Amino acid sequence: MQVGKISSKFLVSAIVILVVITGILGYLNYQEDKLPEGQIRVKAGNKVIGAITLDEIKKLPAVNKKLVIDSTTGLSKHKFTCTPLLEVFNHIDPQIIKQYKRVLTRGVDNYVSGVDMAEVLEKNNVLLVYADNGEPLKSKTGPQDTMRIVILNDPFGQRFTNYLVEIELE
Ligand SMILES: Nc1nc2c(c(=O)[nH]1)N[C@H]1C(S)=C(S)[C@@H](COP(=O)(O)O)O[C@H]1N2
Ligand SMILES: [Mo]
Repeated sequence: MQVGKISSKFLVSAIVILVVITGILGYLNYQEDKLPEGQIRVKAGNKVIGAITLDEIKKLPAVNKKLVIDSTTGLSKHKFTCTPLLEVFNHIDPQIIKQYKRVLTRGVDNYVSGVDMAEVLEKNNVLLVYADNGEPLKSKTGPQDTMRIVILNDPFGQRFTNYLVEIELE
């Protein structure tokens, strides 16, 4: 009887330990699949063709924009610091704006929206924002700062990809 009790206790502990280990490994794997905020990976199809960090983006020409956004939480007032997405593309590779027609923007939560390259070429339309009221944008996943896309010609915020981590060109 004694032996049976010990072995069933052992069995239960072994199962608990295995479940915990599986959970931890699954979580680590899930974190690894996530791209880090504070930098943007640029892909063309499945191929990575470039990357840029927030520190590099801060050195590009900056624009300040006051904007009221009408979104799910109601109206919100902003004083954004940004750089045109066009400047970002030209910094990575000036051929980008000639070679691709469509720009898909992906957030760390896998939210995807898109703009046409023609919109990116318009003056004062598609902006990459990294500060609001002089404060860095807060990340969704960690302590680092983050970025978002804002489109001045859109009255609502649906296409404004928050927590931008990846751009895919088509
Ligand atoms: N990464 C990410 N960006 C997103 C969304 C989202 O769910 N995830 N929602 C979009 C929608 S539908 C709206 S209305 C606005 C909301 O902007 P807000 O988060 O500044 O209110 O963000 C857009 N960008
Ligand atoms: Mo929305």
